[in-house]
Amino acid sequence: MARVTRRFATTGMHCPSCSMLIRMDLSDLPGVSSATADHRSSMTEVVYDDEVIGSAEIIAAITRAGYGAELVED
Ligand SMILES: [Cu+2]
Repeated sequence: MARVTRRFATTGMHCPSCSMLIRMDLSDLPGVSSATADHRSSMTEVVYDDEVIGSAEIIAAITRAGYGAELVED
C-alpha cells in the first residue's frame, strides 16, 4: 500500500461539468481513493495507490474523457 497524491495539469476544462466528468471517471478507476478537478486552475489532484495504478493510466483516463493531462513534478 503506497498512497500518493499527485497533481496533473489538465487542459480543455471549461466549466464545472468538465471537472465533474473528470472527477467521476477517475473515481471509477481501481486504486484511486479520491480525485478533484478545478477548471479555473486547470488542475486535477488525485490520491491513489501507486502499487495498483500509475500516473500514465490516470493521464490515459483523462485523455479518454477528452482532455489533456500532464503530471506536475513537485
Ligand atoms: Cu465544461
